[in-house]
Amino acid sequence: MERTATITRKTNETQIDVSIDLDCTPGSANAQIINISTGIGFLDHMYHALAKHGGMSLTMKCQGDLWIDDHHTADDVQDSAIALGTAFKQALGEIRGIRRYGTGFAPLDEALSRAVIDICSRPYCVTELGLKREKIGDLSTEMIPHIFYSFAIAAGATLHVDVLRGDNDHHRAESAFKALALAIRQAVEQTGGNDIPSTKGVL
Ligand SMILES: [Mn+2]
Repeated sequence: MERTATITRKTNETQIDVSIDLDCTPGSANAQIINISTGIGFLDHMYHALAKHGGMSLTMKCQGDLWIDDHHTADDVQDSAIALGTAFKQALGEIRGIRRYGTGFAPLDEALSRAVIDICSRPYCVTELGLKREKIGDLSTEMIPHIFYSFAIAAGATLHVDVLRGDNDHHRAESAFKALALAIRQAVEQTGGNDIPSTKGVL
């Protein structure tokens, strides 16, 4: 069965369209297609890394006045993460026959991050990113924890992301997204069974 979803999230000023396919690891029958245009270059870069290393196809389009001038609000960035998490959850469907837990470590030069995810319908998010700059490119760094938080809540996942070391904030942030990608890829991997991965029998 395909694990895909297409959703539209409409807010007052913007519209976000997201299409996702969870089964596009290299070598699979599905070609990996990534096309992201949020209006914020660094955010596109992060979502691109997330999709690429998460083995997903991802199309994300954000339309609206706020995206084409300089006044990106925090809400827009958060909405993009909510839309992504919502599409992810929908594509996954019932939590059955997957590993459920995933751990990812990703270095980028001097930076190293760890992400641990539990796809469990108990949304929670803890991040320790230690970002010092005000902005990376045109993304306010204070939004990055909110992106992880919004994704986790919308996806129904418990998520812990820690940047373990690193001097350069671009590297710290990018390694964090890549670590999340690797954690997701492991957690959504199909076991070949059809069980619900919980002692409670429900997730
Ligand atoms: Mn980069």
